[in-house]
Amino acid sequence: MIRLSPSKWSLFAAILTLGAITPTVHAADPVVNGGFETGTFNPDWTINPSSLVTAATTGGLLGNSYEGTRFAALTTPAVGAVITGLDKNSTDTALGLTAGSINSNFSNYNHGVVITQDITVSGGSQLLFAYKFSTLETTIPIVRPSLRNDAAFVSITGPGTNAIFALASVNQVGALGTTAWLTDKPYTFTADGTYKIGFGVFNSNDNILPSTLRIDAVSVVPEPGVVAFGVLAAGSVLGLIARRRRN
Ligand SMILES: [Ca+2]
Ligand SMILES: [Ca+2]
Repeated sequence: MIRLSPSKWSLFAAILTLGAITPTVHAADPVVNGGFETGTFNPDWTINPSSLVTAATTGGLLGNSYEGTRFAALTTPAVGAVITGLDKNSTDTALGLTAGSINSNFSNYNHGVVITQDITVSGGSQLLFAYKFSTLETTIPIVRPSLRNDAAFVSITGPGTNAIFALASVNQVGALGTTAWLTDKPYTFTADGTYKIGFGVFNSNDNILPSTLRIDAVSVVPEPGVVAFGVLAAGSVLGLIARRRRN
């Protein structure tokens, strides 16, 4: 018969609690190749049109990655391009959005380029990603904001969800402008289910001068409360161990 003192029972209970939480904290990331480090999109990502998307290498013409050595680079069609990109309706279809969604968010959407991945997540988990938008548009369209105001966005479609969020635009970055790598647009899934996540960039008004959206470090993490509870449990175990060592 093993006899445990009250303090050891507390330690034992805390470890059991931590053990019960651990599988959730370390759940596998449902996003595959979220850092684009394989150097290819197939079969993890769907890219459309494929000729306007590259798995760029850090240090090249498109700059450095956010993490690792590769990232996705989506560039809108430019004057003379054979490929014109997706029109509004084709973009709705590619992203799984209800018809008319792109038009109601971006009325001057001309042609765009998107990447998508289908993922199965738990409600409350968070989509995290890094993005960087830049443009070769030479005029800030501030007087007529819809004119040549190329922009980038993220979309989420799934159970009860038909969402588009703007990431950056020419009006924000200015002529020949760029953002830094940003991670300020996390998205929290409201319910368990399979969702299509999408990232896109489009030409506004005309297809003359292009803009580029870079994407990297796409991942889904458990809801913050679950992680915090796990850390709390770990903290209580460490605290007990520290107290035992002091005693
Ligand atoms: Ca990467
Ligand atoms: Ca443009």
